[in-house]
Amino acid sequence: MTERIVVVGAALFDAGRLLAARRSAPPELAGRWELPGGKVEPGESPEAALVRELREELGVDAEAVARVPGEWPLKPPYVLQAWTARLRPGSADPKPLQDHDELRWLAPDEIWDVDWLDQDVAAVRELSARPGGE
Ligand code: 9L3
Ligand code: MG
Repeated sequence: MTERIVVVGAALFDAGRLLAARRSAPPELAGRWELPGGKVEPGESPEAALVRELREELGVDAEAVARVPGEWPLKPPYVLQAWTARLRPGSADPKPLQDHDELRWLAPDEIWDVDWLDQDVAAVRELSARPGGE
């Protein structure tokens, strides 16, 4: 049987705001918002996958900060884990380079203004239960 495969989602914070990314693909997910990220590759740590995915998808130089407690099932064999993350000094600003067509920095009172993917709702809820969120 295939092991479960972890998909990492990055709760990227900057100046107290959370980055949300609107998916442009695949069609069934297009228009919904997510914590950007993707699949951990064989032999790769989740933190390294997060840094790689944010570089590929957003063109930023980021680092993982802390694991958000919990794990949420996606389409088998995938499960979603989330990490808080921040931009490293000198990083470019995020741009939607692939898989996204819009980005938003959400202030704490705007967290629920976007239509998050179902599994991301659970992750964001966990995140917003933590004071400071970062
Ligand atoms: N997924 C859900 N929430 C997220 C991420 C990054 C991914 N925050 C789901 C969407 C896809 C699968 O995981 O079905 C793999 O993600 P990707 O590699 O297409 O980003
Ligand atoms: Mg992705």
